Amino acid sequence: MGLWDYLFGYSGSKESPKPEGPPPLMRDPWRSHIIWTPQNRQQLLEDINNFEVKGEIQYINCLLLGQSASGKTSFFNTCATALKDEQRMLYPLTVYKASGKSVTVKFETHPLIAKGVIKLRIFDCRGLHDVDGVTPEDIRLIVDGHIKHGYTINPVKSISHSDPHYRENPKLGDMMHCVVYAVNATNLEEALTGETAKQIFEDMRVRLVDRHVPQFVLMNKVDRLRTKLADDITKLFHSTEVKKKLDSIATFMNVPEMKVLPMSNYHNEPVPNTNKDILALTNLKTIMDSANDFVDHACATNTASDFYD
Ligand SMILES: Nc1nc2c(ncn2[C@@H]2O[C@H](COP(=O)(O)OP(=O)(O)OP(=O)(O)O)[C@@H](O)[C@H]2O)c(=O)[nH]1
Ligand SMILES: [Mg+2]
Repeated sequence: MGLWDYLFGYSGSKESPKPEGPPPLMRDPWRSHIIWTPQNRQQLLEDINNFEVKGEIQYINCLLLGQSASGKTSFFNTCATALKDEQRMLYPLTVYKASGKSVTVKFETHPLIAKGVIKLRIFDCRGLHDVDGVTPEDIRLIVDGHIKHGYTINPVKSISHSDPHYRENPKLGDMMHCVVYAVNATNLEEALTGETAKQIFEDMRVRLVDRHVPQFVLMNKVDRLRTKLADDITKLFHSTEVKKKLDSIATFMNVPEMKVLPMSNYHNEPVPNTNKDILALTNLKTIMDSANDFVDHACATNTASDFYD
């Protein structure tokens, strides 16, 4: 058995089959930060509604990166649904069944609306592939704030400086304040292989750590790891399979376990449900708080340039 099989478990097929006869769920959760009550859902909504950006900018920006079909757009739509709180599904951005090619081809955002437009902009992006994906150079330019919303990503050529979507002199409000890597929990092998993906993760990680930009891994599709979770997502943090996958991913991507956020997006449900909303809103708030701390810190170091003198 190779290192890869040791980390991720041997899988003969591309999409790992659901494990047969999984071990029983743990009695105590391995992470216990979520309160699965309607009251907590209301509290999360209120916190996000009242969220204020700490710096002198209007919005905090978060970039979603990941392989095609890793659930980037679905996360955006799930957050939009949970925030709107209207007991109906919202699909502001297009999602199709996995086709092997990126469905999302533009770099774009869309207002996330709770009582009003919330102070976070989530930017969706074309997937990472070995061919046909967003180029590493464009990712760097996006993170630094050089590319404007609405740009159609060219997989073979980075944006030209004369393009109307190119921003010459980005400011703090234009750059990304958080980067979230979406991975498919049922198919970690695919999510993390491929030269480009590996190279981009490593390149980004080093660049972002250097600048203290917060990074998270969104471990999507955990509902598919185990049948019980599809019926009752509150058992998520009692599952040893989820914990094992989470630890593998943290090891591979060299991030602390707490930075890996298990997620189950809406994909087939006719109406929203409280527990999935709670999971989405908790993950969203974690991302917002970290990005906000980064902005706060960036503003503080701008103004107090003599601090380290
Ligand atoms: N069961 C389940 N399916 C999901 C989840 N998230 C996404 N999906 C499904 O996975 C497929 C791909 O999801 P997308 O959101 O389009 O993925 P993407 O990363 O935006 O893909 P590209 O735009 O092609 O790069 C769709 O069929 C979704 O319904 C999840 O948490 N659970
Ligand atoms: Mg997409």
